Amino acid sequence: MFSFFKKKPVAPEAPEVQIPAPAPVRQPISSPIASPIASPVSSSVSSPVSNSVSSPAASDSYVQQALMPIEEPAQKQSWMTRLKAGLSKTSNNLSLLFVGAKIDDDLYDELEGALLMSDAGVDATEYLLDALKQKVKDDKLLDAAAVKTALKQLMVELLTPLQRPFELGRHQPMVMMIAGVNGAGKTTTIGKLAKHMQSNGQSVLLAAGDTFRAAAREQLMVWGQRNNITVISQASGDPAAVSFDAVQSGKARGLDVVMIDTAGRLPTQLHLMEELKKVQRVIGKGMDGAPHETLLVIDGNTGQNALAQVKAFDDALKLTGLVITKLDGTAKGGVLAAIARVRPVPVYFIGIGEKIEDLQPFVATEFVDALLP
Ligand SMILES: Nc1nc2c(ncn2[C@@H]2O[C@H](COP(=O)(O)OP(=O)(O)O)[C@@H](O)[C@H]2O)c(=O)[nH]1
Ligand SMILES: [Mg+2]
Repeated sequence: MFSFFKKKPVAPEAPEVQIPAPAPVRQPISSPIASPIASPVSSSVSSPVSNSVSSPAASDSYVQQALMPIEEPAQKQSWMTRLKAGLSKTSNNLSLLFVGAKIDDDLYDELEGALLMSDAGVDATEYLLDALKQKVKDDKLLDAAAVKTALKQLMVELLTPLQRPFELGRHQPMVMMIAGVNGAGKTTTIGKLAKHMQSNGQSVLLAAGDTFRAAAREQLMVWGQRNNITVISQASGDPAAVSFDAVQSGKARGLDVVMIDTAGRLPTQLHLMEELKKVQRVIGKGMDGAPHETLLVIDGNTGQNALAQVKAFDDALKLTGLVITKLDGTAKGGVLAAIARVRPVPVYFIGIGEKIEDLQPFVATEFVDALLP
């Protein structure tokens, strides 16, 4: 089981685990649906269950033993299955060209086209192709399957530097500022992260720094009320003031995490980028060294423009990490390769849907497995 955050104060229960509690599982054992549940678990131990209905205690302990092992793989698989499905538009283009292919210039041409189509960008595409050709030569690879495996290895090597576990408990409070263009998924990501952090025993405060739209403030307030998370907001509409208040409040209350939402903006809107820099500066006045994390949220469908966003926001704010959302259904999943080559800001999390469990840490091997299944 991989952990959502590093240095979790409450171990080892991870927040994304949504396994039925033992009680409801035990219940059906004595009911008619007992065997359908028990039998798929493991054929080698399923027979004792049908013979050992005598003592409830015995059947209880059996059920726990028998069901525990499938919990982790089942959870893991569901994330991998969803990640694969989400990235299938990207992976289809890449994977299919290896089917029954000969290793020749046509294969490399098609691969080049597929990588460019996936928005890996010219730089990463050239890098991967050159490295692949070299590997094919050095390792004397003879069939397409081996070439595909070699490409997977190269991609893992390329993307692994982007992988970084998100560490909790480094500061109190740990102050995070979240930026990005409109609709990238900033506010929903903050909501998901807040829930994941709560499950890790963290006390969280949110700041409605998107003061541009009253609706944005409302959205966060309502969400906070529903989830029992305090949200700092101000009618005045000064994002720097709201952020400063939130940091002060987080300190005064001794909270673990303060997350500051900001209004969406394009890197070309220079006055808005200046405003964002000011917000970041003012947060630093509220607490030395804050914000400890400045995250950029990117819509995974953005393609090559995502790279322009990373560069511009990084130049303005010195980003500490990225969150790439909406990788479900995109044909442009290759953009991570472009980021890795051109501006390797760590990718803390990737999102493949609207549910809380659809946001997970970025793991290079998982991503590549989904991209080239
Ligand atoms: N399909 C999909 N939708 C997402 C994902 N993340 C966010 N969204 C949706 O994107 C829309 C915009 O999100 P929001 O958080 O309001 O964006 P913001 O303007 O950056 O704050 C909402 O409808 C979200 O539910 C994701 O990973 N997958
Ligand atoms: Mg928002």
